[in-house]
Amino acid sequence: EEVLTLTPNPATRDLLEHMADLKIENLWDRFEKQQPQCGYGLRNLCCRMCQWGPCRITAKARRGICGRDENAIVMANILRALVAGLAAHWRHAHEVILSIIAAAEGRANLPIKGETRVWELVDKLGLNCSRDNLKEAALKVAFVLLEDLGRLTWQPLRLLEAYAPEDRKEIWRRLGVLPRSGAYEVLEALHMTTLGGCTDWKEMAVQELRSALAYCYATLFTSSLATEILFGIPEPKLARVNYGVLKADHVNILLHGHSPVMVEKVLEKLNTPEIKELVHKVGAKGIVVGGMCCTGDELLARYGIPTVTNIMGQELALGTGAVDAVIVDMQCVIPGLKIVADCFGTQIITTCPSNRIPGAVHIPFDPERPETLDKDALQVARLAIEAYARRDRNKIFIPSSTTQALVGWSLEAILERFGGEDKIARLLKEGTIKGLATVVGCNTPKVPYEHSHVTITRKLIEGDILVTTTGCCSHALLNAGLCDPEAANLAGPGLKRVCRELGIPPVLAVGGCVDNTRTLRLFFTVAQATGAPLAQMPLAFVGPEPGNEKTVGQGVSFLTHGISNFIGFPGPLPVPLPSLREEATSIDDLDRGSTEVTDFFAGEDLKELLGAKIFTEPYPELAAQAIKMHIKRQRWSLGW
Ligand code: BF8
Repeated sequence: EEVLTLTPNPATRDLLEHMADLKIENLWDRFEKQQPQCGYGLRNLCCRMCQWGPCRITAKARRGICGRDENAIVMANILRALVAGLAAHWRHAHEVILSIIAAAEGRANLPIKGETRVWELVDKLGLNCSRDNLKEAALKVAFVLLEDLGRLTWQPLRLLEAYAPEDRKEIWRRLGVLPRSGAYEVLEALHMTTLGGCTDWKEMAVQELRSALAYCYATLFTSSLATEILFGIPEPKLARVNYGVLKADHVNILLHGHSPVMVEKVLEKLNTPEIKELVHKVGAKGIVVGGMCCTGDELLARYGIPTVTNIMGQELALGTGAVDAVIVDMQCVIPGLKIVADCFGTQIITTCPSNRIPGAVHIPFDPERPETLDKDALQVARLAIEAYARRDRNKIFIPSSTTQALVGWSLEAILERFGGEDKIARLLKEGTIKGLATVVGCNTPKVPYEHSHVTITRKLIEGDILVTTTGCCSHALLNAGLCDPEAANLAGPGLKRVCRELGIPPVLAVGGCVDNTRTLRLFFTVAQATGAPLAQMPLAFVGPEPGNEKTVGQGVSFLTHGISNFIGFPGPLPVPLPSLREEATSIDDLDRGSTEVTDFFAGEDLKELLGAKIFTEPYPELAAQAIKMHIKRQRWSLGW
């Protein structure tokens, strides 16, 4: 019920009702069937790290069978979630880096369009390269990125050394949280948390911070920069988004997942005379390509290819009955997608060996065997077009909503449009813009779909806070029209004036989740221009609808840089459940999960170490208020 009344996109409501009429189950139906969910699991108080358990902490049993207490259980659960997310980004980075190597060695028919990024990395990494050989330089850079993914002996991460602010490095060195590599920290975290391993939650918290730095510099930075090396740095462009971009008389193809390498090739093939002829042959008027999740964000930023929706809208997109094929690569492709696809005869094509779906056609991309890439991409394109002929035209319902957006906000594009970081610094200091916040992350069926993302962001821009966004949140904000320059009207007086002068929206969609590094680099650059330390700047990381394990590392990455987190429900930290809020003073400590771990991350201890902490607030209006107060406090502390 709440989804229907509170979700901001009218197309969502229409599609939920359409699917209900057709009696097609979706994730909200399955969510209902899962109620009530396990209270121990919800508080992270369940331990499943050996075969003696599962154990849970109750008033009667204050320890697991092995003797682990609640703090050790909660902290181990959070650490395992973070490194699971790290592994996902690691796999993404690995594919893109190996693709650069294949391109540079001439084994793959792939471009190296991001020449500026190659030379920037050559300089920052201090590599010795001749300036007239781009491929050789790209190859050298790729091998350094690869080392950061997998080094097993002690040496600082090269990308961390190259990009992190000096004052932060000093703090991390003092805390002993500098990582070896992405792979090493995943293995060490799993090792620490296995039966009979580390039971000192504070040491696991140290590993959490270390793993977050590996996550940030060895996988996020590498994925984002490596993709820019291959396909170029995005520039601003106008686009139309939302379910209404689909067309009943066109072949509708959705591209979904995270790594855009195979997808770029498929796009190339969709433009060939052979495929155009096939489109004509199957009786379609043309092709509509739409994006979902982070692959969608990437293609929107780079080419203005329309995005349709995010992780929780993927079944709804197929519920239009107008989608002929979904080409998926890795991560955030839920099994429910195939269930709905089977109701409409939609062709699902998987392209990553890690992400198989029973019953789907599998045409894998392997960057170490790239010789067949062109042939395979053509085959994927062909299958997608042929699916049009099988579409059941009686079940089609395409909501009419489309929204305009100005997208493609790479770091370079933002700085150029503002006229440099000094200009942003001046606007912040004089208070025309009060602060910068990044509102990002997944969706969760535990709260009304996209309601928190949109509500918080509206309140922040009203309060003259400029917002950047990525991932599934960006789809919510794009579809709500907040990335349209016209949304300047919804901003407070200062931000509105800036948006009008520069022709920008108050919410800048910077790309997929790995492109949170664009926001981080923006924060670094602007902080440096103001002369203030990062931890004192009016900045915030906001993750209102956490879902995937990958989000844990996103938040902690910003935290390690002194940027406080504002997380919705259910965040990784056990807190009083919203339904118990009124009774929060009377519930005993166990209802909060681990008080020591919660108090550490959400309290003054972490603030003292890193200059930032985690706030958890499930109610979006209150969360927006808390963020604005935080920004105000930061400004006061700087005398701004
Ligand atoms: O990496 S926001 S549901 S799509 S994890 Fe996944 Fe979450 Fe969406 Fe992209 Ni990010």
